[in-house]
This record gives sequence, structure tokens and C-alpha cells, in this order.
Amino acid sequence: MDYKDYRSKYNSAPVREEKKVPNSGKQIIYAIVALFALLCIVVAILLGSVFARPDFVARSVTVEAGRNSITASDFLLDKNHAAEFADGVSYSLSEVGEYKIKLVIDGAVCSTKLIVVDTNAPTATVTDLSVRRGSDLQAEDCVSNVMDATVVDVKFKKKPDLDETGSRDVTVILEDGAGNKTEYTFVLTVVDEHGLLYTHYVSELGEDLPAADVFTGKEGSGEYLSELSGISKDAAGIYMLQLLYEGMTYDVVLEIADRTPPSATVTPQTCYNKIPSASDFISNIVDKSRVVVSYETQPSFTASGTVNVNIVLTDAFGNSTVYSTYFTVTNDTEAPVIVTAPDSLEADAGGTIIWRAGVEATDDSGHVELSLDHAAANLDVPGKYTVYIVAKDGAGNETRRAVTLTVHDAGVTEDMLNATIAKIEKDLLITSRMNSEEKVYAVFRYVYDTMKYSNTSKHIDWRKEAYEALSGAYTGDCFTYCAVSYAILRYLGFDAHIVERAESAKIEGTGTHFWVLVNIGSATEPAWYHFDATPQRSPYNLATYLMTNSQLEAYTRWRNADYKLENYYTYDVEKFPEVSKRPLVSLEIPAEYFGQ
Ligand SMILES: [Ca+2]
Ligand SMILES: [Ca+2]
Ligand SMILES: [Ca+2]
Repeated sequence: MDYKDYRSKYNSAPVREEKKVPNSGKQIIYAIVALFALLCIVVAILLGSVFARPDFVARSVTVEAGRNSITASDFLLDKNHAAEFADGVSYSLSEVGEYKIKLVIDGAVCSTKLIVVDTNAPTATVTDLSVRRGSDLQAEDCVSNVMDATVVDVKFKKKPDLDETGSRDVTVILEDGAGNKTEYTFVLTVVDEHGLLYTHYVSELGEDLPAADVFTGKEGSGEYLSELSGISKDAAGIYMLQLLYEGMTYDVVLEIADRTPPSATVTPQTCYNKIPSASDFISNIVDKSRVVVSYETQPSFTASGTVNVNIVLTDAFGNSTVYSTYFTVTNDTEAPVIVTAPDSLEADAGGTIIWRAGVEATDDSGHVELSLDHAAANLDVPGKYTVYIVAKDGAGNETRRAVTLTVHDAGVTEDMLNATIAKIEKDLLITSRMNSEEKVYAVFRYVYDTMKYSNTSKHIDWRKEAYEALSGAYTGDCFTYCAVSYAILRYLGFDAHIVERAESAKIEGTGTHFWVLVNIGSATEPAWYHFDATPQRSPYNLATYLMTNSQLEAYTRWRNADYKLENYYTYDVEKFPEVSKRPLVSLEIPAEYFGQ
């Protein structure tokens, strides 16, 4: 409804419609507002003809710092127009920032923006440097040809140590005004006041001896005046050397040392109720010096499971390597298994049981110990017994296998032998008034005079040998003479041993020899002497019934003069009781064979 319509409607309305008068006030306010808005638009259009930025002018232009120049047309998106900077425009192409720019285009002035950025990091030339110890080296001194559009700050990443000679990597950081950074690393060599890099150089054990220029730090410079031929690269040591460098002579020290820690192969271990030793883990040790293997901390365990350990390898120069590994503890509760064992065992009375052959056992731990439990058997009494083959592992678990042991009658018993000696006892001509020496001599005379020498003995069973001889044979070799003498001396109550020539003395094909060692003293104050009733050819047929070791040895040397390397009475002294040193019987052995 327009105003005219409204009015016509109003004019034709009945009287009661007069209440609508306030609506005409609102219409007036609307009209005023609309007029004001229109005015504003007109003013804006007028102003725009002076300041508005045309579409073909960029809102802003961004350039990299360091650019040489910029023109007003660089701000135009459409180059068909012409533009120039307004008076008083100010900016810097070498300083990062935002600048307000006014352009004059077709007589009108418009605004835009210049943004100067720096996205390029600085560059520079950096080379390795050599300086004297204690010099004041600044970061700027380490770079040249610094290139950047903006101001660059140079600093060390970490200030280098200039008080110690040696070579080290040094890093400098270049940072421009926009925060862009570049790092350069170079080798800085610090030399001493003479220009030497080292006066004491440590060379690794086993490596080639260094050339003289290791001391100067300058390739190919310097010369050893000392001779190096006496120095081994494989032996640690410290050597004073003379060095010629730039016309001057210097004393320098060359040390050869092992500074390389050991290496090795490490293998985790499994153990049964027992901590492995540190060296069990280690194999293939590589080092130039001797290496000791140990636990860093001695491990312990209370239950099965895995135990982590550190194994330390330390060489002779104290360099060490630590290896972390572990061992697994298994509680060994499985007893060993006896795989094979004989069904029965046999032995002669008074003999020994041969049982080990044919017994095999295994255990999950890999370790098994075999033994024979024959506690229930009397090996001197013929009969059948139950004995046990025992297989035991490291944790003490054991398996027992019962085996029947048959002890056989050996043929001649002690009783049979004694009964035989009793029959010839009167022929010994021993009386109760005789002392021990006289009794022993009587035995010597009896055996020497009644026996006849022959090579018939088997050297196996002294009881059988003595029994057969005394039962009527009265013949045999030195073993028979020895067995008969031994049997009678024991019968008479003497403590005695059978002695055999030492294995080591049986050289050049010579055979063995048996004789008796008899105690003519008491158990608490023994007096042991050698007794031998074996007959000899003249001049060796002496009364050899109570010999000291000195006499025994002289006799042996004497015979060796005739029978080369026979070593007649040479025996394993340490296996027998100590022999008395007091001679009781004088023997006609030439004096020259004594005391050698
Ligand atoms: Ca830059
Ligand atoms: Ca080493
Ligand atoms: Ca076991």
C-alpha cells in the first residue's frame, strides 16, 4: 500500500477508525532514516573518487629483503595503467617490515602495502683453523664471506676449549634479522706455544707407529731424530723421542697403550639350581691385552625364572666393556635316567668291582655323576649281594639301579696260606729269643736257601703264588720270592708291603722287579727296611734283607755299571712309608757307588 492508497483509505474510513493516528508518526521516522542513508551513499561515492583502491591495484606486495629496487607499477595487477609513488612514501628493502605505500593513479591517490620479508638463511665460508693454545678466538674470526640481506649475528654453538692442545669439531651459528639460522662445523686445531699439536702422543696398541706429523698436526711436517726400530707397536710402553720441526728440536713422548675396550660374544645361559660363572656367558674375546671377565654385581636368585646380569670385561689397561645379558634358572627336580647298565656284576674276593664300562645315564641338566653303592656287599667274602649303580645330578636328584654282585672265591684264602706256612714254620729256625732283625734274617735265609729261581710267575696273585711255592713247588721268579717272603713276614706279625720297580724306571726294555718293604719297629715307631731274597749272580749276591734307601740306591748304581739302565731297585718312594736311614747290615758295595 503506497502513501496515496493509505491516504484514500484513511479518508474513507468511519469515525471509529481515528485510533490509527499514531501510525502516521512512524511513517515519518522511516522516511527520515531513508533520506539519511541516501545522503551517506552520495558522500561515500564522492569521497571514493579520491581514496578508493581500484581493482587493478594489489592490496599488498611482498618482497624478499635485499632486493635492489621496487617501482609503483610493481603494485599494479593490470600493467595498462600508469602509477607513481605519492610524495613522502618511505620504505627500506633491506629491513624486514610492513610499509604503507600511496600511489598516484590518474590523478587520484590510493593506498596499498609493501611487505619486506627475509626467508633466506645466511651463508658464509668456513674452513678448518689452527690456533695457538690460550688464544682469544671469537666466532666471527671463524667465518668469512658472510652473505645475507639483513644483519647477521655469528656465535659458537658451544665455546671451544682453547687451553688444551688437540683437534676438535667446532660449530658456529649464523643468524639473520629474521631468525633464519645456518650452522657450519669445522675442525679447530689448538697447538702449543711452539706450534706442536702434541708433545705426548698416545698410539693405540697394535696400530702402526705414527708418523712424525701427528706431533705437529700439519701433514708431512716434522721428522723423528730418534730411532724407532726398537719400538714394537704390539708392546705397551712410553718412549722419549726427539723431533725436528721447523728448524727446532723438541723432546716429545710417544706412548703405546691399549685404550680399546674388549669385545666378545655374549650368550645367555640356562642353569639348574646354580649360578653360572661370569665367564660362562663370554666367548670369542677380542682384545690386544689380557681380559678379566666378572659380574658387575654378583647375582643371586631365590626361585626359578630369568635373572638379568651385567658382565664386565676389563683389559689389562683398565678399559672395560659391560654386556647386559641374563640367565634362566630352572629348578632341577628331574632325576637322571640310567639308560644302560649291566644286569649283574662280578668280582673276586679281595679284588675290586669293575662296573663303570657299559653304564650310561642322562639328565635334563646335562650333568650327571655316576657311582657304585656297594655298602651292603662284603668284597672279601664270596657270595651274592645287591649293589646299586647311582646316577646323581647337580641338584642332588638321584636314580638308583639295583644290580646283583657275585663275589667269587679267589682260590687261595688267607687261612689256606697261613695253614701252609704253619707247616713249614719249624724250618724257619726262629726262636722266641730272637729280635726282629734276627727273625727277618731267618726268613731271608729260608727263602734264599730253599727256593729255586725260574721264570714261571704270572705276577698276579701273591697269595696263590706263595701258596703254590710253599706247598711244594719251591720255584719261581722275583715275584714268587717276594710273595713267599711277604706271606711269611706277615704270618710272623710284621707289617709289610710289596714293592715293584717304578714304571718310569723300566726303560730300554728292562723288565720289572718285586721285593718287600718290612717294618721291624712298631706301629708308632716304625723302622722300615727293604728286603729282597731273590738270588743274584756274584758279586751281587749280598745279604739284601735290611737295606736303607742309601744302600738300595748304591746297589742300583753298582748294577747299572754292568747292566746299563736296569734301575734295579728304583721305585716310587712317595707311595711307601719312609725308610729308616740307619744302616743295620753292612753290604759289600764298592764305596764309589755311595753318596752320589
Ligand atoms: Ca636472510
Ligand atoms: Ca683393550
Ligand atoms: Ca635333573
